[in-house]
Amino acid sequence: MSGRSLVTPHIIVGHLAPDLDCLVAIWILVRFGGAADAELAFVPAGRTLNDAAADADPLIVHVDTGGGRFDHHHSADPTLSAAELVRRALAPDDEALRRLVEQVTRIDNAEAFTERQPVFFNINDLIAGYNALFPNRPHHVAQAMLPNLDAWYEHELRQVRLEQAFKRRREFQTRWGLGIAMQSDDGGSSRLAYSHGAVLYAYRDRQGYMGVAAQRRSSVDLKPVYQTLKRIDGDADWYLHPSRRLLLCGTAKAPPRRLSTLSLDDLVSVLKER
Ligand SMILES: [Mn+2]
Repeated sequence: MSGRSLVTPHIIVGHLAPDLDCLVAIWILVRFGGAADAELAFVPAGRTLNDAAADADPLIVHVDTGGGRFDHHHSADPTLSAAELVRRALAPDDEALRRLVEQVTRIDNAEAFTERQPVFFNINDLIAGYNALFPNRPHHVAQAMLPNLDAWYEHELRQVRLEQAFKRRREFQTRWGLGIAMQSDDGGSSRLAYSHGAVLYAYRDRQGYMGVAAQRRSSVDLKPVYQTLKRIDGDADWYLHPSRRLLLCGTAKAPPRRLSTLSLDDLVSVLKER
């Protein structure tokens, strides 16, 4: 995808100790704006390269600093960030990117963590760690983070695909409550299934890996299902988790020696009769 209303920049200018917003704005220019070969430069926050006006040279693009078109510090609008301004200019129709940048904007405007600090290490902590490791080498921080942002984007693409596949789900009744079955390249989504009221869900993915999982706070016991599967699909590598709420035949962590021969409908039939 090439830049829409933007010449491919030769220099991208961010601020020293680049934060998430600044790094994502750079990443969008690199990945969606054809600026893979652009030089990166870092200036004190608020300033510009050589103190020139931010947008004076179309080949020099400032992000999150300098007061130009990709700096949001002239506004208190919490829906704006440097990353959001760059996204709108370069790839306004990319849904996965929109989701990623929406979170960046919330984090940049400190909206996500108003009440208490998150318990878990997050992407801001990761960036803070890189800035601590390389305090005088913001280029290093950017080069380290670009692949992480690629991975985040890949994750968002997968979520978009899962939501599309979820629209074609099959719902069925089990003795424990609602079951949902879905078939997709990426398998199933516990988040989607449980948010639609399922007690358990079954999935089959592109590679033929299958699984059944039940809500943690449920009385589901998959042992009898496992026993049936051993009988009718005995050659396949079905694995029953000790919690008895997870039944798997193939995962990326543990590729099966033998795939299940069952279709997703076959698996649903077993779940229904139990
Ligand atoms: Mn910002």
